[in-house]
Amino acid sequence: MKQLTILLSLFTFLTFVSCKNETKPATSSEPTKEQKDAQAFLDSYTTEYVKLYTASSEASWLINTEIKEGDTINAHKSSVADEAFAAFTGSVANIDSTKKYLGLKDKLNPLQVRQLDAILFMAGENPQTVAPLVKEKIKASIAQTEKLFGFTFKLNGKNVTTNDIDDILKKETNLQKRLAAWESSKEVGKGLKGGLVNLRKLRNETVQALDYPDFFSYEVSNYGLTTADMMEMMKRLNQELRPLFRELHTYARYELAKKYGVKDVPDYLPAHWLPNRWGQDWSAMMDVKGLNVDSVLKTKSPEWIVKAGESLYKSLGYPALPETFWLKSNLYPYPADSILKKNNHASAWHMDLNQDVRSLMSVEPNSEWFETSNHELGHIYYYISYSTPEVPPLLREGANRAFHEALGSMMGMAATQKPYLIGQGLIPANAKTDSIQILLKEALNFAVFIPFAAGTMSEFEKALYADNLPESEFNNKWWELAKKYQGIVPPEERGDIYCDACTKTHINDDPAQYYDYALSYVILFQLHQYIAEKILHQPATATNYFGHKEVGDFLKKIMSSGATKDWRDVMKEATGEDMNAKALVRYFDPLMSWLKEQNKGRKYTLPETL
Ligand code: X8Z
Ligand code: ZN
Repeated sequence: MKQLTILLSLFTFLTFVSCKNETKPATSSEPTKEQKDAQAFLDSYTTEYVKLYTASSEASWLINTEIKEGDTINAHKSSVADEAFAAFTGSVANIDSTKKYLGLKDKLNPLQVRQLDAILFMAGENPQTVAPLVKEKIKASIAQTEKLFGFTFKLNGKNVTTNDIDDILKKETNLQKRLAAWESSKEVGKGLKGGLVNLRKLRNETVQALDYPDFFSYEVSNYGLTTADMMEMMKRLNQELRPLFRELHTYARYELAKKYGVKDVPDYLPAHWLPNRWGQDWSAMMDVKGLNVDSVLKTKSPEWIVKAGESLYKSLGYPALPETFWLKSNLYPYPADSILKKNNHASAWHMDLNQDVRSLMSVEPNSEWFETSNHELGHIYYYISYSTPEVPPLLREGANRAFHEALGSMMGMAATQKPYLIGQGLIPANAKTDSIQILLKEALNFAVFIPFAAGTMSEFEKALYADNLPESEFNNKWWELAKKYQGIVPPEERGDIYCDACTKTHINDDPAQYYDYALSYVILFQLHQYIAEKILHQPATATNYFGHKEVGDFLKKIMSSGATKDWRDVMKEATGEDMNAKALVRYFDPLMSWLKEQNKGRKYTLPETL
């Protein structure tokens, strides 16, 4: 009953905040004078915008794929391109014109208003009234990226890649070795702290010039929400998942203690016990008998992993990836001692807001990269789907940022479900599996992620930007939040010379947006449940999307509208519902009683409420 109340209040809350961008549609088919003038402005803005955006993407691509110690050319070129982009998007003339046309919004058509809103939002990051600050910010963020990804990780005196570290954290049972790998992964943070302090100041001060309270609020405003609204939504989401997470946390403490031969079960999970550098995904702590995807995937090549993703999308009716995707993407890791380094985190790029789509990954044949590869292709097919004459370049984005993250993650999840794997010949048709074990592994991935995304990450960045967290508190705050939300503690006391938050890519180069991922899981489960029940008529926990063009049609409808519609309407049109976490909670419902049974007599250490 309590849960129902929370669910309903999230529901009402989301409905309540849906008040952005409500403009009256123009009634006559002949454009009015105001519409013609606005269109002339939008057309000329768009031409220049696409040109500068493309140049900036090209230079940024090099910064992320060709990092070489001592080289300053790439950074310089990237600054020049980004400065030109900033000078245009933040120009006083463009801001004034946009505001002028928005003053006439009742006379314009909805698509025009949405584009003007997008222009004004982009201006917020680069106001030329504070041009020197914007320039400094551009240089500082390029330097931060180079530092983060130019870092050489060392383990026992040898160079290692982040993939090597991740492998150890997934498989090693010797706690000393695990600790060494975990500590090695956190070394990079020390050198990034000063950069983050400086970037916090620059990010805040630039958006403040256009009257946003702080950078966090600026990024949140993209949803038409205030920081208070967003944090309230995160709190409710965390609370809804809390009963399940509390069971998972108790279960993991006892199971991992057993696995590592530790007699005294710790009250909180030591960070180096978990199979992920940030404890955001615990699924690798167990194998499901009969459904060990990793043991199949390790016999495949990295190329096979990406191609398998493409083949799933194609089977739904999406086109083959363009030739240039294969030619220009950077999909596989560099060796540990390569002089050239690259961004080791996965991303998808829409280089020219048209057909030049690329992905940057470090794919190895394992289940994590299999899922990630499907995730990135979700972005790529989103780009392709809305790069049409119907969607103006300024609106070639997701319905919101969370939608963009959701669709690929959903495909990633669907592609690890048993019927799909059987269909692909990856496991035998008669494989015997335990459905609770399967659900448990999925919960250790998807449910465990929520306290990290909606709790630790979002709360940390809110404190950083909106509450001006003192520099001396960065590491304390990070671990205070990790303990509260994720039930994780550092292996030992970590002084403030470390910046463990800085080891997370997004803190540096995708700032103040991590709630996107929390929301993307809410959306993912809503859409997946709809697909399973209403389109495929299969149980949500055991689907096979492959070959179902109806699923493709459903997804293409969402993707092809880009950002031309309000995200609340997109969700409503697709599923008949407002955005809510019911599907996510319901998916894991059958697991609750099993976990409670396993945890009988065990000590629970997490408070029930946050
Ligand atoms: O960063 C990502 C994507 C970026 S396109 C790979 N994800 C989050 C993360 O790795 O922290 C996907 C889910 C969570
Ligand atoms: Zn993504």
